[in-house]
Amino acid sequence: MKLILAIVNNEDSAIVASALTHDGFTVTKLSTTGGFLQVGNTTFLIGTDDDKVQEVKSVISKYCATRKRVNPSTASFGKGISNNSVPTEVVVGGATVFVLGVEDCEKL
Ligand code: 2BA
Repeated sequence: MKLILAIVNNEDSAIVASALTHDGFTVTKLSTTGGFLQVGNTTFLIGTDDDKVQEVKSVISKYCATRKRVNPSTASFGKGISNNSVPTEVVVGGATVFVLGVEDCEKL
């Protein structure tokens, strides 16, 4: 068994949850925040059989778009001049996916 951690854009989270659930997967949604942009994103926990991992990845990649985001300058937060004094554009997503081995899973 595997545990998939998938970090997706908030704008894609509803459709990803619906699609995975529709396809028979059990998912848990966590509200999370990216450390770099400091904006909200969604982390899914999906426990599934080893041979279903690729199917989960396909569903996630189907519904997660790549986006450009502006990382605002620190000057805009009143922190003065720093290395980040000019806004920079970064490409975000579609999704960052980690696959972990699961030793045991029980519903007690
Ligand atoms: P954030 O940390 O807010 O990062 C947003 C985007 O900013 C990243 O997009 C990447 O394009 C850029 N970025 C992140 N850290 C950077 C840095 N130190 N220098 C320059 N640019 C940087 P994604 O790679 O698509 O990541 C989207 C979100 O996924 C991240 O939000 C974070 O919440 C999560 N994530 C991505 N990789 C991760 C990892 N290795 N471990 C844990 N979380 C990760």
